[in-house]
Amino acid sequence: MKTFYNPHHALHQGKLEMFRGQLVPCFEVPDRVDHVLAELQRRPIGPVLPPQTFDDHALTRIHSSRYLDFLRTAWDEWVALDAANAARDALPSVWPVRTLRSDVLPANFSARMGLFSMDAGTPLTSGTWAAARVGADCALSAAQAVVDGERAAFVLTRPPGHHAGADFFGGYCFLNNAALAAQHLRDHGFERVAVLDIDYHHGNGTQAIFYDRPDVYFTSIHGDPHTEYPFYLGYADELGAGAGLGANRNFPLPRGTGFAVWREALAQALQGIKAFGAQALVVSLGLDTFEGDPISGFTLRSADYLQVGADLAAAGLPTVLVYEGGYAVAEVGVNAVNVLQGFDSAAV
Ligand code: OKP
Ligand code: ZN
Repeated sequence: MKTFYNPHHALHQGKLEMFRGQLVPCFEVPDRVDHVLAELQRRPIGPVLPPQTFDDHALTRIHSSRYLDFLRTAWDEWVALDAANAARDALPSVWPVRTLRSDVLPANFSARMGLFSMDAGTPLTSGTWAAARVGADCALSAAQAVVDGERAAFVLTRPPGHHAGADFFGGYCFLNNAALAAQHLRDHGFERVAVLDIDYHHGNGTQAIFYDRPDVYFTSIHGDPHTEYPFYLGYADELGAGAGLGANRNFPLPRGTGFAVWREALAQALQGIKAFGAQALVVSLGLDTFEGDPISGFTLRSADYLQVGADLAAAGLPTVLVYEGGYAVAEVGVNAVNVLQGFDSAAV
């Protein structure tokens, strides 16, 4: 299958994230993509291509204009506060929780950082917008390839996307690549689209974006949010709302879950996608379900990812696979390409 690779991903390079009361080095590093690219060159599964350029209209199908305006200018505003800020990343520290207003757009930069974010673990850097914007182009390019008749396409980019909502960043994510791909498929002939999120962390942003829509089914297998990030969404009783009721399904699993149980959840998620009548599939492909992942709690092994790819292909749908998490940097290339190879070997 074709890979759409973001050549500018390393422009986003966070230094520190807030973790248990301390600033610690970021887990979400450029090596995560570099290792997948290197493995794709060792074990070619198809061409690695730069993205086409899409205009901002495609972004406004998913994200609010005031959020996009904020992201575009945030770094310059951060540096305008204090020239010394050029040497440090921006992190939010105050949020409009319940009883506070999120309809007013404050002039204060810190206040806007909080309005448009969900955690202090997601540094905004000088190159964040440039990297995320080209990542969105990669997602749209992969969706367009599927529109043009490809069986599947892979989006190789970072920062990831599935925690980003219509108007907020968080969980290392800024633009929701999977949602952009799903919407592009909807806008180009696919009437019913499914998003399957197999990252270790619940894709709260993607779920929220499509929660009240009957045309995009969202289903996710992830660490139980009672104990795992993003904590405040991803429970089994979230079934969709309004016209979207029945088009959302979550499979939270306990820390320590291994491949046999995980794969049974995958079978159920794919069954839901089939019952929905999806015509195309977007996979939020996190590799942080791996046993060696430093911030996650499932125990999948490298060889299991070949089977994951084969199971995804067996759904028989035109498929966009979007790279999300995966922090065991030394193994993430093998694990990601195992999914793609497993998919290609089983795809008809
Ligand atoms: C992103 B993806 C906050 C620490 C929480 C966030 C994990 C984000 C995972 N200070 N870490 O789903 O792989
Ligand atoms: Zn994750």
